[in-house]
Amino acid sequence: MEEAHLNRIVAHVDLDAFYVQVEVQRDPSLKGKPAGVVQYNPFGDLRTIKPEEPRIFNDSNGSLIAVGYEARASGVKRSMRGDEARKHCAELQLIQVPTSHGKADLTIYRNSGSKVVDILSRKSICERASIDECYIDITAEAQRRLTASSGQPAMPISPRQVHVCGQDSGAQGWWNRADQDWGPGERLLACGAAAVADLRAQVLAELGYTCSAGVAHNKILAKLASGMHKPMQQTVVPAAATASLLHDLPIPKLRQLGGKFGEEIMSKLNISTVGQLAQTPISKLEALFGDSDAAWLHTLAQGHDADEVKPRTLPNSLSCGKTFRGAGALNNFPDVHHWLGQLGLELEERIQTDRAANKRLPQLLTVSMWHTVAGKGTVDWRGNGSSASRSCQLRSPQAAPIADDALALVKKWAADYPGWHLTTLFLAASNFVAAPTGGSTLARFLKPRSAVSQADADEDASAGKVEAADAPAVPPPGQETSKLPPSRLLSISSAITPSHRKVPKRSVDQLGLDAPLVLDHSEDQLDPTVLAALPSAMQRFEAP
Ligand code: DCP
Repeated sequence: MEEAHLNRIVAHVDLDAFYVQVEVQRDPSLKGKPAGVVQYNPFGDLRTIKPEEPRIFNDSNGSLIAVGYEARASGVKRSMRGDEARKHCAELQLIQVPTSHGKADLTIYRNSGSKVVDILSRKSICERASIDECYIDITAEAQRRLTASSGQPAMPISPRQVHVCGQDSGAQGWWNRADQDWGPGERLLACGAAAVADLRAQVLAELGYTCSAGVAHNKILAKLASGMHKPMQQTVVPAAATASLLHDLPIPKLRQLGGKFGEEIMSKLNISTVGQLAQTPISKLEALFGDSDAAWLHTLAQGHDADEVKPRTLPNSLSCGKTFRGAGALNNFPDVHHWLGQLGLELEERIQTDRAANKRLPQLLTVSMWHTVAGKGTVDWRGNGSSASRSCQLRSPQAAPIADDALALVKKWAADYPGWHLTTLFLAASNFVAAPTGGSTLARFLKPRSAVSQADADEDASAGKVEAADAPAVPPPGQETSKLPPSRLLSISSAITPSHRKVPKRSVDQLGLDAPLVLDHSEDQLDPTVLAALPSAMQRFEAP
């Protein structure tokens, strides 16, 4: 690794059994008990259950979406159904997710995740990556500590929770080395790791949540390491350990190679590990994938990743979705309209909450659909099925116009797909601009754009000009955005999850790809904040 890359310290922080921790915090009687969070019963009577209502249903046969570590010790696993899980652990406590608008309501988890981000942001640049994970750039704090350390980085406060890749004698051995044994960048890394341990302790002290982390010189390695030791632990990746860490790593495990491009690499080169990719001559990569992809792949396989942690604690989009399983797939417009109305209600609430908290308003409405065509089997979330997205101006942040405009987009799309069945509907609001201030401004926002007077427009523009400058041109309601390039060439949000194919940054910005414009995506192409709002089965790329 070049020395310049060693001057940066990045961590990936991931909450442990997150939904379960949130539930235990809300109901301390669950503390120490084996517990899991189950999805609502999609075939039952889906009444609204508020977070504060009793939600422990120990006889539930719902699917587990989060499993606490006490229950994992008894063999309970995510995706098990309640009946099977109880065979492993008779005393298992099952908490059902709150529901509203005919679907799961993730608000309590989302808000808890935000509180964690607030704490992490005190000492780092923080980029929220999903409902329970974020990347932090802790370089400045690490440098401050290094300067104060007189060359001997202090041990993390909880050394037994800290692991160092390639270091058999544990963290103590790595920290307590003789002067001459420290390699380039390692002292800074050690100081960063101690800072991350402090932040984790702070999260525990203030919120009661445990989290795990990976600490490295870049995002890819930090992400790889964060899951190595869980719960309540962290793993440090010195540059010297990178090659052995990647040597046997399956290619799809690398953050950007989890999708179709990873599969293409494995099949075209007849290889399966990152180590093999690293050994592939660059000339061969160039012949198969073109010069720029080859260069990028080559550096990626060596464990380099120049992607910066972007300061972003707010999501780029607000979104919600619902899956319609099997015979429940939607195949007529009244049903689609009904569900767009339900999703619209959730979106409306979230837009209003977000506006109050963050003084911003979205401009773009996107409806995404996963669909089958009659007689052609079911959608496979891995990409064998079909998906489509259509966007238009968000003319009003209210459920009814949202549902109407989204329906217009769906109808336009459906004209080309006779026999369509929708297995998922997903709404997103994105492309935020600063919310106008003043008494009449909400009313003004509610007017169609074309109806805004020049005076109004000028005032709004002054409030939101910075963000607006980066926003793509927004088509009027009901009129879809121009066709995007093929998914292989686009990143849903380069700001969070770079595409496996690097598009020049400018073109990504110009396309406004912060919006969840989903075409034929693969796992690593989805904006994690968008992903986090998807129905749970889709979040994990399982068939609904
Ligand atoms: N989640 C979900 N559906 C899934 C997987 C996860 O709704 N199929 C939710 C519940 C999880 C949360 O997302 O608590 C975070 O997912 P993680 O993959 O980070 O898993 P956990 O935090 O539950 O556990 P771990 O400690 O293994 O990270």
